[in-house]
Amino acid sequence: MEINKNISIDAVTDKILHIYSKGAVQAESFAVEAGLPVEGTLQKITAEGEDGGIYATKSLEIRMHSDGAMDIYDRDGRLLCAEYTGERAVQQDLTEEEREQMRQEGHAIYDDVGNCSFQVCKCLTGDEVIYGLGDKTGFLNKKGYDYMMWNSDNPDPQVENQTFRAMYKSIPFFIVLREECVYGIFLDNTYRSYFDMGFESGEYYWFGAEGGWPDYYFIAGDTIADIITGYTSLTGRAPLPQMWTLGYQQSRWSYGSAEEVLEIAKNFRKYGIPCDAIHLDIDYMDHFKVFTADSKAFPDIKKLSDELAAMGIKLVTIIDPGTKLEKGYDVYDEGIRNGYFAKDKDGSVYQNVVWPGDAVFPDFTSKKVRDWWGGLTKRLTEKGIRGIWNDMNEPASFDGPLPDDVVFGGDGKKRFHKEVHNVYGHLMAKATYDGLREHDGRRPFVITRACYSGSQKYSTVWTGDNQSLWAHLQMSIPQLLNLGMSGMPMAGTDIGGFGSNTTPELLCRWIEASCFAPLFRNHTAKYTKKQEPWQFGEEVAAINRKYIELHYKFLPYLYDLCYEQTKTGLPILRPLVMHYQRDRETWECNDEYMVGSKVLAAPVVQQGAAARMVYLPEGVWVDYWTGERITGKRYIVKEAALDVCPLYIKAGSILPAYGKMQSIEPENIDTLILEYYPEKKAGRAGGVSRWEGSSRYEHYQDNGVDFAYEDGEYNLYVFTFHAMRKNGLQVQMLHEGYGRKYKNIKAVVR
Ligand code: MIG
Repeated sequence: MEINKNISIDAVTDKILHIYSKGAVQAESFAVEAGLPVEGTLQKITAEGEDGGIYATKSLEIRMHSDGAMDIYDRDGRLLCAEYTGERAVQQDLTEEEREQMRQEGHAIYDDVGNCSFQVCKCLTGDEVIYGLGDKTGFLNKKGYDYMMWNSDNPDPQVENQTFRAMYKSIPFFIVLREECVYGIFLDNTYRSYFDMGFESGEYYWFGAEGGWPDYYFIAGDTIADIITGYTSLTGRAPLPQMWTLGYQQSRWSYGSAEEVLEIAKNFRKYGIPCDAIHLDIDYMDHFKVFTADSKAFPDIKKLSDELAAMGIKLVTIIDPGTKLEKGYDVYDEGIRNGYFAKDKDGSVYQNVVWPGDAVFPDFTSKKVRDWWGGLTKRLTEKGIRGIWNDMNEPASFDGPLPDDVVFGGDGKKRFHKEVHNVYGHLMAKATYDGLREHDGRRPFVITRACYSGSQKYSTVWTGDNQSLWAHLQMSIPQLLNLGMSGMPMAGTDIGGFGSNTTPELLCRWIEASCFAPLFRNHTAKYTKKQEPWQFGEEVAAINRKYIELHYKFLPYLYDLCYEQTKTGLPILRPLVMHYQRDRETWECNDEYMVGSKVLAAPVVQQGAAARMVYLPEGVWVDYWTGERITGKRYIVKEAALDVCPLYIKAGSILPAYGKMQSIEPENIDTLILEYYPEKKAGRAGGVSRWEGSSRYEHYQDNGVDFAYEDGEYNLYVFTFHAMRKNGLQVQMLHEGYGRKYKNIKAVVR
């Protein structure tokens, strides 16, 4: 609905407003791909001057001022979000001379103050916290910091430092939480954009971009969960993964030969440590030519993947976008012949330098190119490769950044680099996903480093080059939680840390802190110490085994959360505030997280610590290790020796579990165990504790591999368990469509 000459507003639903300027109408969204329903109704209620007036949906009221500013209220008259129209507090910038001096002494300074073609400025009230914004470093609460969305390959240590405001991913979505309300804003703009969340001034926050139009969504709801569900109703949700992809994965830059890879695999089995995948980093290629393999080090990838498969281990390969410029290399030749690469402004093929040396960049904005690239994945799947890891797709380049005016011709729709930079990784992941889906038929396993809003439909993500630093372990928690709140649930960090050398203690604490991560991979860089679980002696190996086994034990819980996520968009790993929003104490809890709604993890992330403070929200919590029942809404001190990751189960929960395994083979899983964690002891009889209470749990099961579930081939169980009854477990089927059922379903009281 056109509000005035500048602004239109559509009610996507009664709680989601699409606010955009006229120019945005022609722009095609890379994130909102399914087409927008306009299901809500927006009505003008009163007129107020020429441009102003009050508009309303069933849930929201928009008061337009005549200058175009708008304030959004709920229908109870509560002000949710007011436009800021006062003076801006822009700080005096440095002179060019001062900048030069700073640079000479090696200081990083902001050169990128942002030349925005528009800025939207909203009021802060003072009592809010702000979440989201994808993979940005620092804390859960983004208020007071400013960020840039410009996918960047910057491996320097990154903590809450303002200097590193841009990271690998651009997810221009955030959630504002106040005592009395919560809302989200998604700026669907792919240009270099800025999110100043109260850095410039505590009075307001602003966002803007260097190109395109104001085009954003205002998402209202009662809870953070509502906002995430709303956001993912626009940008999509992660599809169900192949079950094995939730398993432990081992990587290193790089395992240098087929023998070395086999050796690694055998060691996992020798040490009895579960493992589902080994990754081949760039050195497996022939001179870094994508879709090739080095004939000396990896003479027969098919044979290697078969040998690994016999041990239950899958092979995943890295694929970068930068394609080696070399006549006679068929991928290059084919791309040149068909005009598949991005062009310089003079019309020649644009080149830069990446791992293969001189390289060219596929134009993934073109469907033809995406189909071609997707087809190339066949070369890998035919050799038994089971997943593709996309790196360097910001795109990164060694010989300076790609200029803003590099041309991406699309399929006849010409765009410049400055417009598509932030979706380059997204489109590469989409090409890879679509190719795998078409040529392999199994649920594609893609990992990408760069992405944009909506990439969750195609790919998992890892957080890129962290370092083996305690600060980075600490940061991994809010980083994964904010990714989850930004619609990107299938995420993980490099366990043990990528850059620099890990220590035995750090590796132990990292595997503990990651033990429920949906992407569960240990990875490290060239020239760093070996970092596989057994490299530091038996104690460290045992701690790795313990937490990797724990991860596998609760695999059915993780898989159920993946299923739930497909329906609601809610992440697997959640900040405490998602379930205890009314409890102010949870709002900035950076070192604990929930796994779904039933498990609370409070990993030790301080060097040398043998105990930590844990905040338990309201209710009764069961210490997973000791069985102790603890009443929450308070802090406790938990002793946590090196092999203890404090874990608490919400009393009254049922958790589904599998028996021990070395790798995930859904077709061999016959037993499901339901662990019931009651709140109360009913008494003792014959020296045995008797527990009371009952609980209900919904469980999803399918073949864990392909898309047959889309045709109804899945089972949905409802388990009800009464602790006091003999044979207290009842099993009901809500949906019965998958033939292989469990042979045993057992309930145990914990
Ligand atoms: O310029 O492929 O983030 O995981 O091991 C470094 C080599 C390129 C960066 C990735 C990292 C990977 C490495 N890559």
